[in-house]
Amino acid sequence: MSFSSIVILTGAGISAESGVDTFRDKGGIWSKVDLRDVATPEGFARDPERVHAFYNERRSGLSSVEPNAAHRALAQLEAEFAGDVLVVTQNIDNLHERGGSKRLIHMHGELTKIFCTKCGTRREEHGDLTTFDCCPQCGAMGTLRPDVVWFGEMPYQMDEISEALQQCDLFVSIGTSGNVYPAAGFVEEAHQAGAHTVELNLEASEHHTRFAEVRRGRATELVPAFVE
Ligand code: BV8
Repeated sequence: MSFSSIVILTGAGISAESGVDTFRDKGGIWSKVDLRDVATPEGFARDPERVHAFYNERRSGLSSVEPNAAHRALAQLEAEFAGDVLVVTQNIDNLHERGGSKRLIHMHGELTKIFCTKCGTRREEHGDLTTFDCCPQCGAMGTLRPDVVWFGEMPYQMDEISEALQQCDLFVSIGTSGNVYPAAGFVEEAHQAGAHTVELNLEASEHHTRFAEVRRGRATELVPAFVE
């Protein structure tokens, strides 16, 4: 099979071997903290310091992890493939860009970005955030939040993603359990558009039966082999 346009969806599993925790594996993030407390607007309104602490810890963890062979293989594919490659990640870590990917959409936002809920100004943030921080643009205090898409919030760049899914002839899902929508529905959109669909994952995901091809294993083995 030869392809001209590839959309790649990634989830926490692609960063697992870099040492970044996944969410729903044994001992995953959601087994230690209730997502309603830390990954919803309601949780943030209820206890913003708790939410800041949750993201501060994950943001500070970025300095001690590196991209792995899977991230680098996707960057190599983008650099060498004659057609179009788009990586759509559910992850909020920065390992794809540090691994060399350029055509990248963070549909759930980014740990290293924050925005002011009063004036909307966005900026990079690599340190800790607290409710006492003031927006450098409008001066308001306690209005800064992680630029991360919480449950019940609209993921980013959905129009670009849908457009790419309609155009692609290969859709590859890597390291995601297929639990969260709208990302979990992308395989259907790609299939409807006539794309070949592949799942590269450690275990069978919630929706593995929707894929034309499934390969089981660790991302650092499967992805470089797939890209070859
Ligand atoms: C939306 C950022 C609508 C935060 C995340 C009620 C109200 C509102 C919405 C809903 C509702 N009920 C349902 C919904 C929809 C909801 C949803 O899907 N809920 C689920 C739980 C049922 N979705 C939403 O709310 C979305 N928004 O619907 O908006 C709307 C419409 C119009 C206007 C306004 C709004 C927003 C969802 C985004 C939430 N934010 N992340 C953060 O990171 O802190 S989602 C969360 O799950 C994670 O962050 C991650 O991004 C996402 C997916 O998880 P995975 O990446 O798949 O990770 P997981 O651990 O689950 O799986 C890892 C996989 O890797 C496993 O399969 C494992 O086997 C594999 N693996 C492990 N190691 C390896 C490996 N594979 C290979 N190699 C390895 N080494």
